[in-house]
Amino acid sequence: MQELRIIGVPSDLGQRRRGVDMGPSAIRYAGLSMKLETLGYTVKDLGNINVPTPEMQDDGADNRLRFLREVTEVSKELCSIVSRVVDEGYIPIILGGDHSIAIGSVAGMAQKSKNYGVIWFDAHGDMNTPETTPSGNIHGMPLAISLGYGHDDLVGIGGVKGKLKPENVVLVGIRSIDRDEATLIKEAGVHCYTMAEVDRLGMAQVMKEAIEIAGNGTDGIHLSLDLDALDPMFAPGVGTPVNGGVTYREGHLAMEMLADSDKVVSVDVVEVNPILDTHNQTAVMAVELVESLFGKTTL
Ligand code: 4U7
Ligand code: MN
Ligand code: MN
Ligand code: MN
Repeated sequence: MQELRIIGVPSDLGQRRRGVDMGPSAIRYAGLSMKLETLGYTVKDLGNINVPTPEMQDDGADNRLRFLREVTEVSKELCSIVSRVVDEGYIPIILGGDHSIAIGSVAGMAQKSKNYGVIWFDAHGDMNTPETTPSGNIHGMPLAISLGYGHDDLVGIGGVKGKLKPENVVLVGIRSIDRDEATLIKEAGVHCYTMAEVDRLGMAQVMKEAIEIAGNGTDGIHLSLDLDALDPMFAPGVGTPVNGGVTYREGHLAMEMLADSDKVVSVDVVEVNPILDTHNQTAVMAVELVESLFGKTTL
């Protein structure tokens, strides 16, 4: 059984709602390590990486790319830690923080191989660029950046531009895309399963196809799990909730199918904001999903 390494990235630099920086604490408080150990894994928590406090910074020069400099620094740091963890043969579980942290985690994985597939579980496409962003928030851009679209400082992290092959990238749970973001999703050639497709095909079929696409000829699958993929009924503690999301069981089914595939090599767990939550239920949901992802079953 592979060993797991937890890395906390308490960043809220990628969006405007304070509190998502407390995501790693909330997820740890919900018992992540202990629950994974119960499943038989050896788990080591590497603690949090250092992230600047937004109030201390000048959010900047560029309102198309808020906190560009700080996000770049955090991403570089995370990139090197993730790449070290993977080199040592461990599975990294990266706790956000907002979704901008995936810039660093995908860059870190790409140090090992540019041949990983990605399943991006999210309400949003995260495919904005400085030209298309309606908010200037970098958490709406990490998938585009990982594919090579966006500001050079971010796209260039880890030395390689374009860290993923679009034909092995799949979005699941999508229900909020900005108009110009849609154009790039189509042009880039990533696969996209909207909630309408989850409704029509069922989550089992969607995940069967998603695992085929992300696993086809790749060295494994990176799961980027944005808790806002879930319906706000089950995950209210997120900064950008959107109605009509993935249900409790659909979420678990997706994770169980990924566990059965035996292809997952790394995971981001992002956008948990305990300030917007009630009784830490979104962090608990996150931990339960990760348990299913690592093989928890009923019998
Ligand atoms: B998340 C948004 F405009 N598209 O770019 C944007 F709707 O990581 C939201 O998926 C992005 O939570 C949400 O700001 C980013 C907006
Ligand atoms: Mn996201
Ligand atoms: Mn999202
Ligand atoms: Mn969000």
